[in-house]
Amino acid sequence: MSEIREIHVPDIGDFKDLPVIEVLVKPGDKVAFDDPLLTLESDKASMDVPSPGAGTVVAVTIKEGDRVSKGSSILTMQMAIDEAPVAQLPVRRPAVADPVVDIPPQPTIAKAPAPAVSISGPKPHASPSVRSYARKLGVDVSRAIATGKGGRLLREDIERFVKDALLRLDSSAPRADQIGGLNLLSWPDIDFAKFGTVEKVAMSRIKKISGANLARNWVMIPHVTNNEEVDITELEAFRVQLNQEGGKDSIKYTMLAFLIKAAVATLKAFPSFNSSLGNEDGEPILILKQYFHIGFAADTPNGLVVPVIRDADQKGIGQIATECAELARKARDGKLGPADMSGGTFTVSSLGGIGGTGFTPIINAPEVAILGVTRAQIRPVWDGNAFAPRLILPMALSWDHRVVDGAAAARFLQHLAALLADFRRITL
Ligand code: CAO
Repeated sequence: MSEIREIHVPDIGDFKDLPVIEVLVKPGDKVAFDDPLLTLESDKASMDVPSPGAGTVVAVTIKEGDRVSKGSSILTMQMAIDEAPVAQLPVRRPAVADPVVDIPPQPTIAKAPAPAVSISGPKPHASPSVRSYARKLGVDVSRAIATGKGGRLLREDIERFVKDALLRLDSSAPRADQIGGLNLLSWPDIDFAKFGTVEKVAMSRIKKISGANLARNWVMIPHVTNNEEVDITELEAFRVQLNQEGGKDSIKYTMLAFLIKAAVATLKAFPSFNSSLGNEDGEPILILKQYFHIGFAADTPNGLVVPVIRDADQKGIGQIATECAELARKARDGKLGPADMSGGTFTVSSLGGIGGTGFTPIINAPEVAILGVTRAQIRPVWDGNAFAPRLILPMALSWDHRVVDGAAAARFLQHLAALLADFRRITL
């Protein structure tokens, strides 16, 4: 015997009007007790609403973007009469949530023990179909690295986990600590608490994902970094003048937007810097891209992200500046979607607003080069007769030595510097 029951949002603590960022089930889906039904997001963390019982989804009454509070109707479910929903099953925070967020109090549960709400070893965030796929392959979901939106485990994450496990089993394949036959020492496992008080803080999802990518890129790409200094006195004066003129659109012209525009012009002149390494029939090839999607590094409270300005070659500096500001805001609010961060062909990393005299940017693979800039400073420059105060911008270009070489990189930087020193050249 079964009947259709309406499922509601359980007690979510002090939160109200939370946006639904993902609906994880659709009519016809079979769900088990505790399977996540939808994900809500507060300004601090995202959380799953788990199913209070087993059954089949009949109709979903909310959609992404809707706002819900305790008691809002979510869906109707065909449930066995003896599968009466467990009242007030608490929401569950994904594995990647900010560790300092307060967890809503766990209400008393009449029928079954509530799923654990814990910081140290929480269950990962995954839809019922991904969980069942993982079960089929014998994958322990808590060991796979989630790369989906809001810390969600994707089917691809399960596949990557299986692939990696198979690779490790293959004794002929290099282990992670033996890449390239380096036969490195394993990472020291030290109990730091022996030496003094410590605090353990969970890594944000962004840090976990970007850390893994940066480590791979640093180890697998033969990086070289060339440095250059460019006199941007005239460009900065022009930028300041544009901003003082204002105008109805009140665009804030930023140095980053000029750098992106100049980088595009330079990439057009040096196409191999706008490429990726590929493989066809077992032979390495170079994939030259005819489009110019430029990523820029954005620092956020949760870590580094790289939103992408699409078709930057077809956009004016005002539009690039506006889009950068919008994307940087989205990045800080944790609202960037995968489409905002994919397809980049070259990256600009500007630390100019913060400081520094130089750094080595890590290539954002599968791109083959990245430009880093630090703080421009007034310096005395000999003009042939006297020292003149000039604004000098330090630039660093890291490039993949499998694709380009030092001479090409030096020419690339020279070209870029010439454009920045006299921006009229961009029209040539
Ligand atoms: N030299 C000197 N000053 C600079 C400068 C430079 N190269 N670039 C920017 N500035 C100044 C601007 O003039 C502005 O000053 P005012 O506030 O007085 O007008 C201020 O810095 C802020 O500049 P901005 O509004 O143009 O912003 P930005 O380009 O500095 O920053 C962004 C935008 C998204 C790049 C930045 O927020 C950011 O996230 N930077 C960090 C990137 C990063 O982490 N890179 C490292 C990656 S490797 O870990």
